Order: sequence, then C-alpha cells, then structure tokens
Amino acid sequence: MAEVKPHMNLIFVGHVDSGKSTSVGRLLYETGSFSEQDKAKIQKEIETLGKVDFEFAYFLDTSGEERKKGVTIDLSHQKFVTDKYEFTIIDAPGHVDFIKNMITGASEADAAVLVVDGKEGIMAQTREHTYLIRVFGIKSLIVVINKMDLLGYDQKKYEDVKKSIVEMVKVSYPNAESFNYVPISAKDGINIAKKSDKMPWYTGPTLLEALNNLPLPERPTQLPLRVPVEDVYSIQGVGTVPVGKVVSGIIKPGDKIVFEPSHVNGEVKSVQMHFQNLEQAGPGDNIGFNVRGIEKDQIKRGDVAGLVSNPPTVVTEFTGQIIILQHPTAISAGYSPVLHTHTAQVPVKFKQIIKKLDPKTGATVEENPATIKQGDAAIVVLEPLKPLSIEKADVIPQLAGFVIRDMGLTIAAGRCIDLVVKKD
Ligand SMILES: Nc1nc2c(ncn2[C@@H]2O[C@H](COP(=O)(O)OP(=O)(O)OP(=O)(O)O)[C@@H](O)[C@H]2O)c(=O)[nH]1
Ligand SMILES: [Mg+2]
Repeated sequence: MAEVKPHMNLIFVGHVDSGKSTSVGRLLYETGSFSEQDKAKIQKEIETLGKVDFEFAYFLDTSGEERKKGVTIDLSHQKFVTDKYEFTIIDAPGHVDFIKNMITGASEADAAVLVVDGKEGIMAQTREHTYLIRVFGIKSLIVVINKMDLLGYDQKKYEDVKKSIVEMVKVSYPNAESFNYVPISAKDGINIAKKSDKMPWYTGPTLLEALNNLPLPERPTQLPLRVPVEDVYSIQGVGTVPVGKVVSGIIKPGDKIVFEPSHVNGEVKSVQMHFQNLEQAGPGDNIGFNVRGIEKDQIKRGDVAGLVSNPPTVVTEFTGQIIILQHPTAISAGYSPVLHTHTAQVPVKFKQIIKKLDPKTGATVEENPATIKQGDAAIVVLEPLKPLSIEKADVIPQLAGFVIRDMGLTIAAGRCIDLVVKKD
C-alpha cells in the first residue's frame, strides 16, 4: 500500500497582484501537477486575449471574469503532493473586495505563504492578511519576496525589503525571524522548485524546500469534537449529510452528536472523505457524515457539531480581544456590524468597550473608553443578535478567532477570551 503522507492545508495570501496565483501555478507546473496539455490550452487562451506573456495564474484563475480582470475572486483548492506532505493549496484573492473569501480560506489553513511584491514592498493587504492568519491560529509562515526579476536579483534590495517585512510580521508573530524569506521570481521560475545562478548570494531553501520543512500541523485530537458545518445535503438512499472540516477531536460512526446553535441531536451512521468510508476522522479532515435522526432543514451552515457529552458552546455574549483594522470614523457601544467566525455569519452588537490596549504590547492604555478607532486594540463585550456557537481561546483556540465586517470592509479581527453560556 502507498505510504500515507501527513496532510497540510496551505494558504497563499498577500496584497492584490503580488503574484500568489502565479507562484502557485508555477509550483504546480514545475512539480508536474499540471501537464503540458494544460499549459498549451492556456497558451491558446492567452493568444486569443491578445496578451504577450504567458500567465501561470491562469492555472488557478479559471473563470472568465478572473482572467478578464486579472484578479483572483474566489478561493481555489489544489491538491499537491511532495516528498513529505500531501498539501491542499488554497489560493486566496488579495483584492480587498474579496477579503471574505480570504477569511474563509484562512480558517481552513494550517500554514501560510505570504507573497510580497519585492518592488512594491508592504501594502495594505500584506499587513491585513498577516494579522488575519494569526487571528485564525496559523502558526507556520513562509514569506516569499516575489518579482525579484524587477529588482535585478539584487541582494541589497532583497535585504532592505526583507528587513521591513520582518518588522511588520513581528507585530503578529514575535518569532518572525525564525521564518524563511525566500526571494523568488514566479514569472521566471526562480527559487520555486529549483535554484538558479541568478542569486548566488542566496543560500536558503527554495519555496518547495521551505514547504517540505514546515513543521507537522498540530492535530488537536485530544480536544472535544467540533465540526463547523459548511453545507448540508440530503442524499437519496443515504439521508442527511452535513459536510465540513473537523477542527478538533475525533468523529466516528455510532457517536451521539448535537448541532449547535440549532440544538438538534442525531447519531453518526457513517463518515466519508474523498468518497471513502472511514472508521474515524480527525482534525484537518474534510468530511461528509451521514446523521440519523435529523432532517436537512433542521441544521445549517454555521452550526457546529459536537458530542452530546461535550456539546459546542452557545453564547449570549462574549468578551473579545480585537484590533480595529479599518473604520472610517469611530466605534462606540451600540455599534452593530456582522461577525464572521468558522462558517457562521451573524449580526452582533458592541455591548461594552472595556478597555483600549497598546496594539504592540497589549498594555492597558485607557479603561472604559467612549470610542475606539482604526489602529486601536481593545477588549470589548459583543452580543450576537442571533444564536451563535463560539469557543474560548484557552479551551479550543481553533474556534475562538473571528472577524467583524461592515460596509464591505473588515473592521476588526480578534479572539474570544471569555464568554457567557446560553442556558436552555
Ligand atoms: N515581473 C514579474 N511579474 C510577475 C511575477 N509574478 C507575477 N507577476 C505578474 O503580476 C501580475 C499579478 O499576478 P497574480 O499571480 O495574478 O497575482 P495575485 O497575487 O494572484 O493577484 P490576486 O489574486 O488578484 O490578489 C500578473 O500580471 C503576473 O504576470 C514575477 O515574478 N515577476
Ligand atoms: Mg490570484
């Protein structure tokens, strides 16, 4: 039997046009995941569009609109196998209009590649994405400094931009110095899967080597079972089949489970991944599971499945440690934007602003401030205006991250540090 390699969900993030899709396309092409026929098809399309250069991004950006606009809109998931891992690569959009899709990707990922355009340096979404992946508990990060061709493959220019990126990454990751900062040209295929003589001064790993060197993702099998529901199907002859990624714990046939906040119970009849029945599934597995005793319309996206003996937490309110990423004016108690966490999306009210913190050190700057604004970190009490399941960061950190959105903007991101359990 073929050896089973550990699975890793890897997201590519970074500012619009930094070259995420091009890097992923290159990586998959050079390692044989895309064929010469795939490439020939794209070449034809490029000519039809009257473009000159080949676009490796087209391997990922497959919709007409994405190709016409030259931007990624939706997430694309690609399977990719190396010596060490079986990766699912998630190519996220960088454009600020599609940040909701990026957030969904971040909540699915174990590790991230941050792509920075070496010529432009740090841009708005370079910063925002770095913060967001940290909020969603991603611990391993590789930074690629792309478009080195535009910098003449110059070491000094690489060092300068690297230095500024390390400082920026440090805000979210104090261990920023321990990450790899790989200078690449996705366009020319330099330092993706093979080294070249263009940058003899660079002695670190290629992107592919850095991917293989990523530490094994943590698999919190010891924590209580939690499966946020992404979708629910009713399959003829089978029954109700919710699908989603196991975040923590183990699920197996025979388990008595409950979906919260919908508050309905059932029994697991079978667990499937990639159309195969499993004896059990654990963290990181994207599964469909057939549940006896529940109709399709009794549960929905945003519910979380857990064992009846240790059910998902439903809250009446919770305390969040947040950072305000962008807001045109100021936020005060009573403000009601939308909260996104795992697969749930609910309106929420700022009930109280407890204190303002120094975003760099976490020290208290002001108790009970009347307002908070862009750039501030704060401790706030949030009240979901519809039922919500969320967990405390020190209990199930994987389900404590959230984002607050309004007016098409990501207003804030944070973690749930305390909560009030809803009584039946
Ligand atoms: N010169 C140069 N251009 C590059 C390189 N990598 C990508 N590009 C170009 O940069 C543009 C944007 O590339 P994409 O890969 O679509 O960027 P992206 O980060 O996926 O963009 P979004 O998904 O829309 O956020 C394209 O025109 C690419 O050809 C590079 O290494 N050198
Ligand atoms: Mg893209």
